[in-house]
Amino acid sequence: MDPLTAEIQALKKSKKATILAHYYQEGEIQDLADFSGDSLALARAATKVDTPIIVFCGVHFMAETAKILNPEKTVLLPDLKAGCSLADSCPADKLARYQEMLRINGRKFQTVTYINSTAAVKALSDWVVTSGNAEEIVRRVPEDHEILFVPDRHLGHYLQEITGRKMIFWDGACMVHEIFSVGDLIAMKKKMPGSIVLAHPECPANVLEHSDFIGGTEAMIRHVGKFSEPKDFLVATEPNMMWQLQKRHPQHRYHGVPGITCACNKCPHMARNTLEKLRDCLISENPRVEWEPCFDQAGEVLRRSLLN
Ligand code: CIZ
Repeated sequence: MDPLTAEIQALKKSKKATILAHYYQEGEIQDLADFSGDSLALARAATKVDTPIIVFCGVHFMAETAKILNPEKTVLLPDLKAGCSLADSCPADKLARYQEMLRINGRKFQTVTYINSTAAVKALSDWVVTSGNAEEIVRRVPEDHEILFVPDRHLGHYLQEITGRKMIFWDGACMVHEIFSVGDLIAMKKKMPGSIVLAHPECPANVLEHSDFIGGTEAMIRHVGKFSEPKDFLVATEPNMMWQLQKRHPQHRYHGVPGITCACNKCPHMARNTLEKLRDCLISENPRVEWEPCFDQAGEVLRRSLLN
């Protein structure tokens, strides 16, 4: 074990901390974590942690969710600037004005919000969904209500297509999933006949059209697990996901679909968390997520949506 990893392991023990990591973190961080998962699994895992400190290796809204669901715990995020382009696209004051305008116009709707959003936005919502439970929750919205889906328009369009529920969309998108190159994807499929394309529903429709399987990260792992013979999988999501796929199902080969502007589509926010920052936050017990007044209401929505 290298000295930095050993130091983190020792600190984790002496500080009584549990490390949670998202699948989009570097493999070396996922390797150190007590639990890796998608947002849904991590939110549920956070409620079962029995140590006083949670170190959340992910982005800000994920750590915030862990704090909201566990007010008594100290929740650390190695880099407080690890944000999310989707969360940034939907400021709470703008959403509140839009909801008001819809109400004034007599629209009867419920707001279904992707977990990639701030606590203030969650507090304005009826439901919070993740890629893992979105379809199930959308089907729970009463038929006589329209759905205002925020902030990811691509996930919203995909859900509208599979559920047949009419939606009003917010104009947000994930900076990582929006820029996969369809041209490169088609070329890869030609070069690798028999390959299987896995795409995240945050991708635009022109990528989903060329995919064999559409699903969040947990669903991707389950799908890949159905193939026992070695296959080539072309993966259209954050590339660190391939580390987890390789670990769980090493018999296959995984190829990242390139982006239009760079070779890899790595999420720059997730990449802010490093082993050094993980060590430092354990030492200083900072930066941490502080309680905010909107967390009470956001917590009600989160518990109703994710824990029931
Ligand atoms: O739900 C999540 O954790 C995200 C952001 C992606 C996925 O599908 O896991």
